[in-house]
Amino acid sequence: MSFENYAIIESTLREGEQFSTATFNTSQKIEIARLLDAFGVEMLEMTSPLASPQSEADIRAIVKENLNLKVLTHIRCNKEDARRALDTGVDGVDVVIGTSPQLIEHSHGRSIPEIIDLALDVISYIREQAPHIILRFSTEDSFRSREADLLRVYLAVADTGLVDRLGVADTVGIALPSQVYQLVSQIVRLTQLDVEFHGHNDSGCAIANACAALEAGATHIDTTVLGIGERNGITPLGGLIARLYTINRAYVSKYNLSLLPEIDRTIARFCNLDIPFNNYITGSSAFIHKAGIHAKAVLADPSTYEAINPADFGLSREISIGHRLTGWNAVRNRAQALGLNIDDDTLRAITQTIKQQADISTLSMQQIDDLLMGAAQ
Ligand code: HCA
Ligand code: CU
Repeated sequence: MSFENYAIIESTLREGEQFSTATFNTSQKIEIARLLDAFGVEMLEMTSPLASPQSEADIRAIVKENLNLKVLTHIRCNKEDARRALDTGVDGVDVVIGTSPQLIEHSHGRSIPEIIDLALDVISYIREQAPHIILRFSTEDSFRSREADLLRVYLAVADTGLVDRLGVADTVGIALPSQVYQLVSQIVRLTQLDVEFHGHNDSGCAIANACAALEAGATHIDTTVLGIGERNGITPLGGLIARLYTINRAYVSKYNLSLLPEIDRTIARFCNLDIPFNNYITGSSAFIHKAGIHAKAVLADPSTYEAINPADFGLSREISIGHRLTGWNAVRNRAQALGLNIDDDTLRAITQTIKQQADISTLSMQQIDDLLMGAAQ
């Protein structure tokens, strides 16, 4: 298990740029990179310099920022891409090539032995040119690849002793946590190298799969802010943080958690999105308690119904009062917050009034406050 010792590879500026409404300009990229650096992510992955002239210039601009995080770029497995990547001055290069029958047939047309030859050639070239660069080799569509093919490729690459990290990618978002656990454990055991997991969310397992990868010994997890990426994206940064926090808060204490709301808001704004109401930590309903029984317990001790303390993220909880499920503890708490001295019988009566009125339509906080202030006079 590597919960105590893992790194986030934040790919909002690579995978995230592949999201339908994402096209970040240079100043937006710099703002995102600075925020993620202040949050404390260890690595930032950027679009290949071959994508467009601006993409190349933007890598150079981020490298110049001299941030604490390592700047990586993501390239196809060929020497020309590698040469262009090295030329930008990045700290690391992420090389990827498809190994599934689908990608072999429809993407690059190379057989497994040809993939191995090419991979070794490209990796040796990068290492020769840049002995100290962080070098990762990844197979695309790992979970639809034949296991024997995958292991052959990984072992050949690992045997060179030239790469720092191997990557496993659930490119079409179909892996189960048990499959991720099994494959990652096997790679860790056979190669002893650092392992990165990149998981798409097409069938809703991206966070669970990232967690399974860490349980199996993966050392690096790819995320994007809000989970943006191709189709419906990959493991969201905030979702991974929520997942790890609820296992043990210490697993995320290295990050500046109170920056998460600003990070999510910034990407939502740049992509013309709303933060989903049910988003991990920063969704509008993430810390709203409604039913009377919940409100009572949360008012006594928030941990009764909160696995995550909103204050750790600079947020606060809300007790919803003006609805038919309300309870008198929530009403009393509101009266106290307003500094009103109302006896319990009256508070219970007000609670019944709220329930009756809310059967017709929910009450605003102002309407509740009016009822309470009326009773206090
Ligand atoms: C891509 C595919 C990729 C690569 C992941 C990786 C995927 O868009 O190039 O390099 O590990 O999901 O397979 O994002
Ligand atoms: Cu991807």
